[in-house]
Amino acid sequence: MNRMRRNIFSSALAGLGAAFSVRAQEQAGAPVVAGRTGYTPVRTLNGVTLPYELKDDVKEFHLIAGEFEHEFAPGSVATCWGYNGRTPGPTIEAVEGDRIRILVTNNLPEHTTIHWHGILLPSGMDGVGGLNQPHILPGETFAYEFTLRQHGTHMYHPHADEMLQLAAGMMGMFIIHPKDGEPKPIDRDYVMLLHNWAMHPGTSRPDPSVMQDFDLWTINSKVFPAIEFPVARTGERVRIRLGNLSMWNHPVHLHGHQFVVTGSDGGRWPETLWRPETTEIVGVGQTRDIEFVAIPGDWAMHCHMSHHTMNAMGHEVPNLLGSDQSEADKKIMSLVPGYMSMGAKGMAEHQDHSMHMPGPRNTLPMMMGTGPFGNLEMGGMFTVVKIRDDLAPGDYRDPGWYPNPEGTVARRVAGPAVAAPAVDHSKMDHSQMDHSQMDHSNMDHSKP
Ligand SMILES: [Cu+2]
Repeated sequence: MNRMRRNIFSSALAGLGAAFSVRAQEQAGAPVVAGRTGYTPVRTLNGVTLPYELKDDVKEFHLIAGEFEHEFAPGSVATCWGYNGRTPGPTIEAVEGDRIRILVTNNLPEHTTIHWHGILLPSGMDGVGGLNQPHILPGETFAYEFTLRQHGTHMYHPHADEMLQLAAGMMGMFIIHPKDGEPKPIDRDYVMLLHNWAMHPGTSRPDPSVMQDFDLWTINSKVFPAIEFPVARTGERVRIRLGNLSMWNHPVHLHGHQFVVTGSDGGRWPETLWRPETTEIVGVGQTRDIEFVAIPGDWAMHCHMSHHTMNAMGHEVPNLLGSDQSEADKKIMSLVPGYMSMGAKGMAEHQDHSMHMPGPRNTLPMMMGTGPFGNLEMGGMFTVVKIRDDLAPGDYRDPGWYPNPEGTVARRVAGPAVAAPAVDHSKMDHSQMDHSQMDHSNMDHSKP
């Protein structure tokens, strides 16, 4: 066997091995021990990692831009645009030094391109339609090919009719692992892409003209409680890679930990630049990596802009806090079935109402989700990081709610044993309510 043939043979074998191990990882869903020879594959909650085929030492990926139905949470489905039938598109994952080829097929009704956000590459591969390349017309497939000269948390999105195409959901994450492994091995590596959507109540297509008043705030295009819970075992090193392609900045807050901000699309920062925080702003167009050693419990993780942890709500409403609206409500409800005014005592009562009062078609209630102690009164960019002592490595299943050790839960020490009802239902006229469109399957009948 001559030298050239031997090289081809061994690289083909290596290719087979790499492709096989990636597939094996996908099937097992198990983490690979981090270090100089490998990396812990990222996990895109509610999403997938894009498979590749190794062709002559080039990792070849295929993204297909198109239109499809996407569910933000049960009860809200929209016609969105994205890649391979999903938003965000599949996460691209590779290693510094890799040669990659990404085939992009356009099944949209208009032209598009893909910009590889933050990635060092030849100018002609940068994906700005009209500047770096001709647009990819409907039905065409373009090839992008370059060598990865960096590592870090990156994103991809169109640079053609951007305002509309991003608003419709076209975006994804692009993770490049360092070729020399991690200084501190990562046990779980999560990917979260933040976005916002203008899904006007009763409609089913995101409105691209909206600049500020968005209705849905999403992590990987899902709202709480439809977002999969990030889980970890006590003591594991967890990284969460946050990207923001929405139109707002998001101060992301994690409870119960001081995390360290360790990187961005500038790569993994030198340790001297790491800083401890509990809230980190992920600006529009930015990425941030946060890392922490897992502490047992159920820990809220959410954007700290309060309106970003709510679903669709009216923002142009008069403030009626402190006023009794029951008589006015009764009159309006006779004209507009399902009408609900802003709460007199607060807004928390809205979640109770959403159980039995339907809103407009295809519109989520403002607040959703129940925990072990009652309503969570959240929606949007909120999730719970669940950390348990007994979670097996690579087990990503929801472990349920945290069994708090005895004596470690805040308790009532004075006041009525049963909280006063938030709302006097006796004055409400339910006769006008339309029950025909209500889904009763999820109703909690255990409470009066
Ligand atoms: Cu936010």
